[in-house]
Amino acid sequence: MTSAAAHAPLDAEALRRARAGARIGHTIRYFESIASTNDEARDLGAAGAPEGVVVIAETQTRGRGRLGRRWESPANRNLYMSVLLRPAIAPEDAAQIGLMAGLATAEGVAGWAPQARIKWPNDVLIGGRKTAGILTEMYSGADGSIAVVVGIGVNLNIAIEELPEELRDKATSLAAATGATVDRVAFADALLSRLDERYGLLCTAGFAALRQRWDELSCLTGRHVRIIAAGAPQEGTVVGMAADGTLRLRSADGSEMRVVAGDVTVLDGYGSAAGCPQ
Ligand code: BT5
Repeated sequence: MTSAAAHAPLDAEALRRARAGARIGHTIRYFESIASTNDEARDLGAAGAPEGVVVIAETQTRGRGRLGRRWESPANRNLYMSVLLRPAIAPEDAAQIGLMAGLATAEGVAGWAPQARIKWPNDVLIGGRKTAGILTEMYSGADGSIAVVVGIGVNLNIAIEELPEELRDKATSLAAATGATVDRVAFADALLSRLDERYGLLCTAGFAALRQRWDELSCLTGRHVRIIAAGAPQEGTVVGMAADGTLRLRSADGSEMRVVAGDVTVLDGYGSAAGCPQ
């Protein structure tokens, strides 16, 4: 594929054909430019759209990460996508949807780069560099039902030098890591299939059914970390994922803590074998 073809618009019709009749992706809303695909999916959800609607944009003018951080979204290179879900789960278990999406995304990326790993809670890394991020947002209806928007950003064909300078040593793309241009329709289809399968398993068997696979792909298992969450920073060695989707952390005195969400720093050096960042 030439580089001009590599940066052609995504063939939304081809993706629609590939996803026809699927639970996730039966409807694909495609935009050249949008503020944030998560906002569009939220609005569609509020207007009554069914589960499985997918919003994709070539570029986002206000792409968001967690805690209001920015998600770099240059046009025609990558994948910026949000999926509307209507899971029958308790609101307090909604974090499991984000973890499930992180697993599905890591597995999707691994189809192109087998060395892909998850960094809890749901970044996907290749060689310790961030390749994908996930923003899960939950909305409650007046009837007590919940809608969850899973926003997934994956760097596919962006060159490292096209990223802002401060990200060039922390981020990568599939093309930069593998040397091959990624067919964005094939990638989006594979990722949505994986998401469909993993979501189905979560709904029928609970997070416990995903836990082992999550631990296998996690670059943090066994690492000494510091986690900044809502309260005081917590430090310890990552034991693995609990059946309810909380992270098990063993502190120096041997006691075990459970962490729901937060930002992780790895304290025990560069884990190239595990694909973890510093
Ligand atoms: C995330 O937040 O990683 C969630 C990103 C979710 C983006 C998707 S795109 C489709 C949907 N629509 C949206 O508006 N959002 C979702 P967080 O863990 O807070 O990480 C944000 C940090 O990642 C930033 O502060 C940067 O350091 C870094 N970053 C920003 N853009 C990046 C990129 N394109 N590639 C790698 N790292 C990036």
